[in-house]
Amino acid sequence: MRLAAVAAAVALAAAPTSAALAPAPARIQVSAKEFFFSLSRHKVAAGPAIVELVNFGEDPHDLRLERVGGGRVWKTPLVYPGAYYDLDAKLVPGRYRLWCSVANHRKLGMQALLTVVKRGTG
Ligand SMILES: [Cu+2]
Repeated sequence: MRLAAVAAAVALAAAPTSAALAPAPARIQVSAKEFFFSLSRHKVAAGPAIVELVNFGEDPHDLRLERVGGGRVWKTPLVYPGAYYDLDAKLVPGRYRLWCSVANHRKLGMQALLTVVKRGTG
């Protein structure tokens, strides 16, 4: 997956200027451990985003992402200790809830909030 991303980035860099005008995806890293989520940032600009779940814990975890007020729920598969998963999402302005859907992990504290602002206002 990482190799494919690098290949895509190289292809983009070599593409004509029109492709270069597409916004670069925002990146948010979510560190998972028993039992909390730690976000690399709490505010990003709207548009394409790569939300990376990294499991620093001892149990498998996953990531669910949903805009407050409803809508699509973005999901990662189960991520095992020491592994990571890059979720490609497209975010519109608003507040988003992130949580782990494994067992009762959300209740135990594996949840967080992310604010998405209009591009150019963050
Ligand atoms: Cu979990």
